[in-house]
Amino acid sequence: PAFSVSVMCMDLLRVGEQLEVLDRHADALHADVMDGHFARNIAMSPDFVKALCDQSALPVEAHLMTEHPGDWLEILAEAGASTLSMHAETVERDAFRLLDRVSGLGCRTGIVLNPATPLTAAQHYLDRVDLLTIMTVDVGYAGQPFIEQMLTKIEAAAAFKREHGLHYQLQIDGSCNAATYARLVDAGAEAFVLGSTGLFNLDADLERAWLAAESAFTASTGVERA
Ligand code: S6P
Ligand code: MG
Repeated sequence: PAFSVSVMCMDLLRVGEQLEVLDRHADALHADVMDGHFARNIAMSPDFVKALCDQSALPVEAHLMTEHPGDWLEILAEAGASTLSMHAETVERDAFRLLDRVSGLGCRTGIVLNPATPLTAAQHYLDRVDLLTIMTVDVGYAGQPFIEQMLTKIEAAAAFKREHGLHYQLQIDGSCNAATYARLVDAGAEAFVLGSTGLFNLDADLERAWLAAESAFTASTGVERA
């Protein structure tokens, strides 16, 4: 499995020291970019993403919860983000053009599906997607309850990938933790966004929290982290 850490859930006054710990353990950083319109919250400016990219050796994924994702692609790529994830609900009218722009910037293409959005909304362009993220909570906030019905969508996304020989990495965002890992892995999830429930709430000390997160994953899935 791959573990990407939700930056929004970090202690924002201790980001520097927390990054030192995460750099040793995590596979990537997940930066939630919200414009107050698409998601009912505001978070993570491009300047902040740039500061993260400058400071950390980890690849940074920008999760664009904004109404016009096209407005932010160049500035986030320049900031150093290596994956640009856009919501299917926001790319409907120019999905192919936007995905081409992301590739043209040298970034990995990402598509995210809200809980209420079916997989079929993205089926025509999934062959161009490097990272497919399925939201298991509504967007906007950390610490929300897991939406059980998403498991069938994850299964469908894993099956679609197999049947069509596609290459996207299947990631889950929202409430990835000891209570959900086993069901997520069974459904076919390959990558997990660790936020408050899966990491930061486990221990005030981030190093210990990381070890607790890894053992929780292994205990519930039987899968060792590579
Ligand atoms: C939600 C956002 C997520 C959260 C993450 C928090 O709008 O896209 O990336 O930061 O879900 O994790 P948790 O364990 O608190 O749900
Ligand atoms: Mg996110």
